[in-house]
Amino acid sequence: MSVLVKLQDLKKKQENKSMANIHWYPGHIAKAEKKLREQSNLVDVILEVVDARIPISSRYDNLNKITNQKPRLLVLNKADIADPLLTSQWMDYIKENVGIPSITTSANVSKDLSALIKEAVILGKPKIDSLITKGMRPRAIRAMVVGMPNVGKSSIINKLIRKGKAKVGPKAGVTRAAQWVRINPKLELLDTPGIIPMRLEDQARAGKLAMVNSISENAYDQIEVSQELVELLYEKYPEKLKKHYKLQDIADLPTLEDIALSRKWLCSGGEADTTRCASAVLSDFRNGRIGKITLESVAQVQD
Ligand SMILES: Nc1nc2c(ncn2[C@@H]2O[C@H](COP(=O)(O)OP(=O)(O)OP(=O)(O)O)[C@@H](O)[C@H]2O)c(=O)[nH]1
Ligand SMILES: [Mg+2]
Repeated sequence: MSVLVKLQDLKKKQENKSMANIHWYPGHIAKAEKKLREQSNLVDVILEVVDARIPISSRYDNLNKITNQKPRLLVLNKADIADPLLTSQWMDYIKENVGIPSITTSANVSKDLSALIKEAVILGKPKIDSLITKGMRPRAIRAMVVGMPNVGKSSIINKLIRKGKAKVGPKAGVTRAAQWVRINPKLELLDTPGIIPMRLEDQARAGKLAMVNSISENAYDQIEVSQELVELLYEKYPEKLKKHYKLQDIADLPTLEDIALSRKWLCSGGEADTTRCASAVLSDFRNGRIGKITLESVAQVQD
């Protein structure tokens, strides 16, 4: 996949710059994972946020290990711009096969995250009960939000915090940077999200992660990723693609040129402006303008 070649190029460039930097990437991953491990040690419950449009690619295989098998809630965010039918199939699949509870959220439209709060309290209760059994004083359950870049972690935290009343200052004895926010008397939230480190060598996912904007834009070629997105949309949602870009007259897979010409995105010489088109198509998809779309289906994992 072309985006991946680009990512490899980037890594090579980085390595060529300085021999001392040759292990920059594994080092970066190790550091990020260490931080995540430290943060997760502070909490009882992990709220794992994924993008509902790519529930496979936006998960992180190693999370269970990194978070020391803490109870987890899988949060499929951006449900408002995902395909509702596929989201419901994913929820059924997760319930039957993944073995951890899950909910859907639309953090930037819905004000109500009470279902998430309720689930977090259920997941954290055994820990508090065990404190009581040991004769210790009960305390509020502590949770944190974890996920890949851009899946909506901050949006969820902001929504949760707005629901809460009082900010709780830094606690003695824990990392100085850790700020706790009281969501309700039973639940506190670590107000910084844990960002899951990106493994660039995990190549099969990189293209889709680029499409949903989880990878920095200077790490890939927008035209290539955009064309790949058009191919995926043509395969999965041909009518939505054709309708949005008025491509009814195009019989085969549309090119970026076809879309640019249809939308009259032209360079000064009159030819199709594919650069502008690539960025517009990515932006349209990312913002749900082409429609409610999910790029991964349950059938993919059942094959
Ligand atoms: N449509 C839609 N957009 C969302 C949702 N949640 C977040 N967004 C948007 O997605 C983008 C990323 O959201 P953030 O909350 O910043 O994501 P993040 O996971 O904190 O990202 P990083 O801090 O970069 O790791 C923003 O433009 C949000 O407005 C959602 O449920 N639906
Ligand atoms: Mg954030």
